[in-house]
Amino acid sequence: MTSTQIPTRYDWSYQEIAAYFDLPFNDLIFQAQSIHREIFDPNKVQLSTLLSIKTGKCPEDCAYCSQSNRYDTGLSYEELMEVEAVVEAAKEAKAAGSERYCMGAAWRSPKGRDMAKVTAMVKGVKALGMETCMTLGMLNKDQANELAEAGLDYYNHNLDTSPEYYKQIISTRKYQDRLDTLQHVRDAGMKTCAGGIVGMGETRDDRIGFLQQLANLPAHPDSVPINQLVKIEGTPLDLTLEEQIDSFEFIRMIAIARILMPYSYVRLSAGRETMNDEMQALAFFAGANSLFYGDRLLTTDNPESSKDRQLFKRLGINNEEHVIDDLSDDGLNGDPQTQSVSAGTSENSLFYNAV
Ligand code: SAM
Ligand code: DTB
Ligand code: SF4
Repeated sequence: MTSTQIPTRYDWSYQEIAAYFDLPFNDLIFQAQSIHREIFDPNKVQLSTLLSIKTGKCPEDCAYCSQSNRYDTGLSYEELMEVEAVVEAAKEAKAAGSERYCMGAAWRSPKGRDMAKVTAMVKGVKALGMETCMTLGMLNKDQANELAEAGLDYYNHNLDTSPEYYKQIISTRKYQDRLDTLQHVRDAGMKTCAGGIVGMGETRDDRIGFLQQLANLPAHPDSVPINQLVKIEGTPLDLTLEEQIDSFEFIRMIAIARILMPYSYVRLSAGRETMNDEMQALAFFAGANSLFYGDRLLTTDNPESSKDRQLFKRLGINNEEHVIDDLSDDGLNGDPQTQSVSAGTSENSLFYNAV
């Protein structure tokens, strides 16, 4: 078990973050790994499984997304799932070793009529002993409170990119709308999951601006998903983008997220299908300690669970086992200038036991 005191800062400047990007790769990774192992067990990853509970026909125009009704991506529409089917799917994820179930809906924001069903999903999945996460679009105060009362642990709402580049990616909701939703989630007492996408044709300046926004939020997101764009045929980004982001630039993003938000779980998220094992190992070394586990993301493929288990075994990585009630006061949330954290030590027989 490791325990330490590392300051949590909310005043990162553009220049400071740019200086990290300019470091020689090895120096950056070394710094990130040093901070990482002061706070977390470096051989543990947190596993979340995704399910799309309502798919397609989204009124928003996110230029990367398979689910927007503006683009012809060939995706089949699926209305909001029944509660029992969601709980059954969560059971399978739990049996495969997943700790958190993340339910996503292609909505601009939930409608009043949907709330009873989604809160029942939260209760049903929690009753299995799993952590719950939802991503349903923008929330107002009342909706955030209703989800919190149902027991929702995490709410995912991404900033996606820098405020400047954002305008080129989405026009139907403002950056400020996203910051407001995150505020409602925090006010309701839920944990926040907020990150974004790299490889959308943004510049390094945009990557710096994006990380600066995340790191200077009133409280660091408890979970920071870093997605590599999954190119979807028919979306504007598929038509305009030629090059994939450089692998080392992607690893730099992970490392700098780890340094700026030392107590957050940094999630190696979408895009793993195109990453080889070595790249993923480097991401873990740079401080990623969470991932989406299970054969599907929302509408696209993710590496098969058995393949991931093999990778964990080769790397001596274990998954984290959380007792849900213990998470409420583990020091990962909130905004004290310094926080004390103990990383978990429990083992799970599904994975390699390095000890
Ligand atoms: N509709 C809700 C919303 O956008 O708030 C929730 C689901 S949405 C699919 C969640 C996040 O997934 C997006 O904010 C984006 O960061 C990520 N995402 C969506 N499509 C992606 C893609 N093709 N590649 C990488 N990340 C993607
Ligand atoms: C996040 O940051 N990534 C997840 C989750 N939050 C909801 C979604 C990734 C979606 C990838 C494309 C797809 O499968 O549709
Ligand atoms: Fe809709 Fe979310 Fe896709 Fe944007 S990212 S189009 S809001 S499902």
